[in-house]
Amino acid sequence: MTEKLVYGNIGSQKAMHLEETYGAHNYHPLPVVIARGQGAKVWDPEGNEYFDFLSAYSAVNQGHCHPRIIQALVEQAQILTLTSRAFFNNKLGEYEKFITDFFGYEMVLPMNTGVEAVETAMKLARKWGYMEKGIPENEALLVFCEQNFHGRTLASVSASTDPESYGDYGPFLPGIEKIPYDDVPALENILAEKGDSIAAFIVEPIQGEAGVNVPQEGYIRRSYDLCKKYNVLFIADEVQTGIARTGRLIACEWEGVHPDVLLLGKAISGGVLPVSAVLSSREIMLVIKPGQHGSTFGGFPLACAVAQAALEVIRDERLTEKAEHLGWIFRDAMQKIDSPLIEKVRGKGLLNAIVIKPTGDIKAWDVCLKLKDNGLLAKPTHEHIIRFAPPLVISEDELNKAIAIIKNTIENLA
Ligand code: IF1
Repeated sequence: MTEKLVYGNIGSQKAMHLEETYGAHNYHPLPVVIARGQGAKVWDPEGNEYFDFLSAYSAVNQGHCHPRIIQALVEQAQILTLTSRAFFNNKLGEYEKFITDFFGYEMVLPMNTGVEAVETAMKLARKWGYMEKGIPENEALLVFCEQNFHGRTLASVSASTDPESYGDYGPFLPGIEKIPYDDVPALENILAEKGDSIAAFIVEPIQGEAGVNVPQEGYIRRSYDLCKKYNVLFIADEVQTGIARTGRLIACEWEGVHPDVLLLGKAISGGVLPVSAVLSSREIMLVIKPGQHGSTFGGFPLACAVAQAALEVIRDERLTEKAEHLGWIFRDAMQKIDSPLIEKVRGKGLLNAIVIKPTGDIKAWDVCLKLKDNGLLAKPTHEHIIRFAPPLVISEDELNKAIAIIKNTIENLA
């Protein structure tokens, strides 16, 4: 069984075997090996073509290997990559001005991974609580929602309600309160009860990992207003929902909310480098003084050049409008699929999910395996939910082809 290789010099079987043997088993990937990516498509070493309907969990919103972003990467890599923050560099300030203008904030604190943005926000909120709000020392509380996903550090998993994420990692960080998601009265109750000690409410405007959990209309607006009433920071984790994914530049825009602190990651770099950002006002941001927080790579020149190019692509290719438009087409098509397998279709823009009826013996994993065989890659979340999130550069024609694959696959399964 020696299949001819089209990309690279290692075949799919060998690549999977190597990962299995030498890599930690902290993932259970779909059995497909990606060797090349361009736009909304990826190819395996043997040359089979797939639509990418995960987009690296919404990091590749601009599409794989976007020429403009790759050009910025290569050009900057030949000049200067990393300086640390011990010195100024000639890319950081320009990028900071660009990204704050882009999202309408006064200041940015650059980090690398999404979870570092979350961690930074937790520290920022606590410090703000002590220095500005006047919470007594070590009494600050941070409010999170059940079923959240905010990354993998101990601080983030301390806020998790998913035993997969936090199991056997204790003891956990104190000062964290958890309330049900999409539940305004629950937020109101905890604010009324403990508002004086609460520094921040940290929330995803749509819960990605929970299964593209879209809250009721008005939830974000009313939560924000309640936070204002109790002098609590409203912090939006838009690591997954931000950067055009839901048909708005950030998902909070759907309800006209400008978060006090905005957390971005993933698609800031178009999936090229780990780049994340904490955006806020001068007043809030300046509670952190020199030496009190940082990162070797945070705001490195290479990241600045790449991120600026990646955000320019979002703007110049009108990917926000595109995500909204194609999202309607996609959900409409999914709703029209005539299959007893489908319980529900939900989402916003190009962040969507299908809920598979939990009563049958076909699970989301089985559907994803069949989708793969038919040329489309998607990932189950939980047993019965499949998330569909293609790169936003996908053309309407490509989207229709992908829709046909999903429709045929599902109709042939049931
Ligand atoms: C993994 C999920 C997505 C995030 C939000 C922070 C982070 C994430 C809202 C941390 C990261 C990832 C990480 C990835 C799987 C993935 C994921 F299924 F687990 F929930 F996207 F849907 N806030 N999400 O969604 O960002 O540190 O990873 O850069 O394998 O853990 P990070």
